[in-house]
This record gives sequence, C-alpha cells and structure tokens, in this order.
Amino acid sequence: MEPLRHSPSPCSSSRPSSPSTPPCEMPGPVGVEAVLEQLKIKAMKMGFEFNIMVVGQSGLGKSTMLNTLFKSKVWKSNLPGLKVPIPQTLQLHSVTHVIEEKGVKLKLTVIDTPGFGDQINNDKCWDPILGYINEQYERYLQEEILITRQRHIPDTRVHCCVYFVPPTGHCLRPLDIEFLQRLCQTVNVVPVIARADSLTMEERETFRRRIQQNLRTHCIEVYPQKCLDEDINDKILNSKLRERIPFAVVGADQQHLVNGRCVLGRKTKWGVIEVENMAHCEFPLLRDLLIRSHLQDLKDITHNVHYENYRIIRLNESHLLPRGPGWVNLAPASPGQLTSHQPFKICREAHKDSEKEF
Ligand SMILES: Nc1nc2c(ncn2[C@@H]2O[C@H](COP(=O)(O)OP(=O)(O)O)[C@@H](O)[C@H]2O)c(=O)[nH]1
Ligand SMILES: [Mg+2]
Repeated sequence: MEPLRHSPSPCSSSRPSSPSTPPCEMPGPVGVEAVLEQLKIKAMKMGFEFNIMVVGQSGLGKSTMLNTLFKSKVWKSNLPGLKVPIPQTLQLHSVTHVIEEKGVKLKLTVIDTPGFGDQINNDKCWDPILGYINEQYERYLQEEILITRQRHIPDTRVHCCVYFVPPTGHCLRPLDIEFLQRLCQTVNVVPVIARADSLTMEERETFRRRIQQNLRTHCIEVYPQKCLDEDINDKILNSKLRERIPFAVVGADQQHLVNGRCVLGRKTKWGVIEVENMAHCEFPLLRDLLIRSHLQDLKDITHNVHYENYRIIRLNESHLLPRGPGWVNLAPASPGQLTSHQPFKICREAHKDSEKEF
C-alpha cells in the first residue's frame, strides 16, 4: 500500500511550490523570488527580437562590421556561409537570423544602409534612414491600436543604430552633427570610430575626447543617455561606458592563423589586427554592449521612450476624438510625415512615467 501522503496544507496552492519554500508553520519568505524563474521560462519560450541598424558614409566598414558581429565569438558556431565578398550597399535592406544558445532564442535583424554623404548636395540625406525608423514605429502603432490585436506584435523597430564616424582624427563634421542630432531624438545611437586601424593609439584617444566634446556642445545624447540612468548602479556602469564611447572599432570577416590560434582580423604587412583583441581595437566593447550587457535596456528605451514619443505625436496630430470606448481612427502616416517627425527631446520624465505603476 502506498504510504500516506501529507494532506495538503491550507496554504498550499495548486501550483507546485519552489523546493525552497519552507513548511507553512514556519514564517519565512513567501517565495517571491520564484517569479524570476517564471520570467526566465516565459522569456525562453517567447525568445527575443533585436534589431540593429548601421549608418554612416559609404566605405567606412558598416557591412563588414555586421559580418564581424555574426562571425565573432558570440555566434561563430551558429552561422555558416557568410563567405561571399561584400558588395557595395546600394539600398536599405535587412537580414534576419535566428540564433539559439543554451535554449535562448534570439531573432536578430541587422539593417544595412547605403552610405550617405557621397553627393555634392547632402541635403536631407538622413530622410531615408529616419523614414525607415519611423515606418517601423508606425507599423507597430497600427497593430497596437487595433481593437482585436495580435497577442504578440512583431517588433521590427530599430533598437540600436550604430553610427560610423570617419577616422579623420579631427572632430565631428557638420554633416555628422546634423545627422546625429536628428537620429538621437528618434532612436538609440551608439557612435563608433570606424576603421580605427588607420589611427595611432594616441590619435584615437584625442579623437574620442574631441567627439565627446562635440556631442556635449551640440546637446547630442547618444546611448546610454545620462538622463535615463535608473539608479546608482546604472550610473556607475554607464559612466564607464560613456567614457569609452565612441568605441574605436575595426571590422573584418576573414579568419587568420596567429600563433596557432584562429582569429578574426585584418592581415597587413606588419601582422594581423585582431578584432576581438582589446589591445588592437574596441570591437569587443561594442559587441558586449549590444548583446551581452545592454540588449534588454536598448529594447526598453526604444519602447518606453522613442516609440512612446512617436506614439504621442501621432495620436495628437491625428486629432483623435474620444467617441466611445475603443474608438480609434488613425490613418496611416504618409511618407512625408515619416521623415518630418521631430520627436521631443528625450527627458527623464517621459521615462519615469512608465515606472510609476510599480
Ligand atoms: N582598414 C580597414 N578597412 C576596413 C575596415 N572595415 C572594412 N574595411 C574595408 O573597407 C571597404 C568597405 O567596406 P564596407 O563594409 O563595404 O563599407 P560600407 O560601405 O560602410 O558598408 C572593404 O574593402 C572592407 O574590407 C576596417 O575596420 N579597417
Ligand atoms: Mg555597405
């Protein structure tokens, strides 16, 4: 006969309790920390969507950098067949890969953009880029406002835009300043010093300081935005990052044998510049920020700040009149509207509001 089981105690729930839950008689933790495990299981089931865009003048290594990201240690084993030489990028296009690591699925979309600044008249060369970014917000908005909407709205919004600064060694050009001013109000921007192998270590440092100074002078808030630090830990971690941004990066999509190791790098007459070696360049810092340390934060800020700004403007300009519960009458944005939006400046309040619920 089966031994008698304990009769269920009055405090037991229908859900299995965590193994660490103490017996009912003993006052102890309620088991709130088990929520983390539940979140983890749910997140693993759902997977993550993350969209990165690269922007900058042509020839600065944007397309190469996307391949470097895919071939670097994070994904090396998962993605075969990226061996084709990179053609010049003539139009904006996106590629999606689903990457799975230890049961965690990441649907990563990279958006490559054609270089700008090649024309004599670069007036409004940011329009196609801003148009694309806003178009993704608009798509999300149109799904979100449906009365019967999908449980999971596909997220094509750009979570991070990596902006390539040419390695002039001087300072930001007026074109970069104008572009960055517009971009930073619409999307998270991480600037990088492109083709950093053309600068000496001292030149990189001086250039970095000058760019930081330019950004301050022109009130350009790149990611991670100071005003969005949530607590002292964020402040400490992000201050260190802000010191290093723009990262001086080198891109490569070829592997070479160095001292018996297979490394990703650029072979020169003087040796191999290893992209994953911090003594050679800061690509590992960029990769870690994008994937290992700030992926979720980039998504949160996209949703809570940038998309929220877009949403407020669109709903205001559509003259939405409340006509009963669930009434929505929002005509899709015209192409002109998508490029003309100038969202508000990012401010602490816009972000803080979303946290008040707690
Ligand atoms: N020296 C150097 N060359 C690079 C680097 N990244 C890319 N390149 C080269 O620059 C050329 C243009 O690269 P590409 O990725 O097509 O630039 P894009 O126009 O910005 O997409 C190619 O020949 C690349 O091999 C880099 O970090 N340093
Ligand atoms: Mg390209």
